[in-house]
Amino acid sequence: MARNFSFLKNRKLLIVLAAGLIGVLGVLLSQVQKPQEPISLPGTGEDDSIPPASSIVSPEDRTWHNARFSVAIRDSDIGVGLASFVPGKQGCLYRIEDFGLDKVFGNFRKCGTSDVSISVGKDQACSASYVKDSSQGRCRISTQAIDKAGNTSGWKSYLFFIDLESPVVGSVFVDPDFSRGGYILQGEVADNGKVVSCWLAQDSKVMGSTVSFDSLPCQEGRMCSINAQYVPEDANIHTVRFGCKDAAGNVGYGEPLSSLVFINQAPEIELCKVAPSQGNVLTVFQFESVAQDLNQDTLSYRWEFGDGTVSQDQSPSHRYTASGTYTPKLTVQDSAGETDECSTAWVVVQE
Ligand SMILES: [Ca+2]
Ligand SMILES: [Ca+2]
Ligand SMILES: [Ca+2]
Repeated sequence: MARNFSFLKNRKLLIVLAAGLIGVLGVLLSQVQKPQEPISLPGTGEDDSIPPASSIVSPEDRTWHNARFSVAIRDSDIGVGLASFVPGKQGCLYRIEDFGLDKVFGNFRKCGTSDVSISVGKDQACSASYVKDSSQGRCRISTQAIDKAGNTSGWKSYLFFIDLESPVVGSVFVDPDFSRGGYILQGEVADNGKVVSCWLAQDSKVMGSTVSFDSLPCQEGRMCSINAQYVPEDANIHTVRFGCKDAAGNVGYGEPLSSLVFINQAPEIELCKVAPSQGNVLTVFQFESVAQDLNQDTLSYRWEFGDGTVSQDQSPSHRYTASGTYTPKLTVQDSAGETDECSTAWVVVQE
């Protein structure tokens, strides 16, 4: 009996506890559910608490521009979908900020995948008052997606640099200490924005020369030097000048230099002789040579006496150790590696 009583007592307790629990849950649920009641939206009446996403696909952030260009924007949404487009009234949003003009342009645009075209140029949305010497500007494009439930992605922004001026390129100077067979050409470049490449043009053709300029990238108006190794292909007179391009695509050329192209001339032997041309093993034969080089190159000499011995002197003397008839030969070489050759009369050595 005691056990039954206990059971009945416990059952009553359980019922009381369950009733209380349901009551508490009911109060809690009513409080939790209140803010989650479907937002009443005109035309939809659908529940959606997930914000959409918006991103700028191209061009890349912090790129340079000098003309009209498109910005590709992509939006996506999970839930009731993106807002319908009503020009000037609803859709997604874009905003263009011109930091030069200190102005903001913007409007509704179609949600989803869309292109926003930005005009860059004087008196355009993103040109500011970019006059010479200060023609570099900044412009920011921002985007925001909105879904039908009114959720937004928040603003997403990319910064763009505007540059309307071409690089200023100096004249070509020829380094007097040029190496044989080619020129070392020098110049200078400066740009309001950022120079990204330079090249050497011969007449109107870009040369395959090795061109370098210091401080890559050359930017913010700094004067940077250009160097080029230039090996002309022929001995004609050519016009050479440097060209450079900035990050926005503006191209500038320097003043051309009209120059007689350097072509190495081979050395020329004017005289090579030996005296006497006959003798014996006691005879000292005196060799003599005269050579010249139009480029004033330093010349090297190599006499082969015909008996297997050689001399690097310009005018050596030599004694043969065996009788016979020898054919001495002289080779003269300039610093570019070009040569000239000459043979003297035979040398006859008697017993
Ligand atoms: Ca959504
Ligand atoms: Ca520029
Ligand atoms: Ca020479």
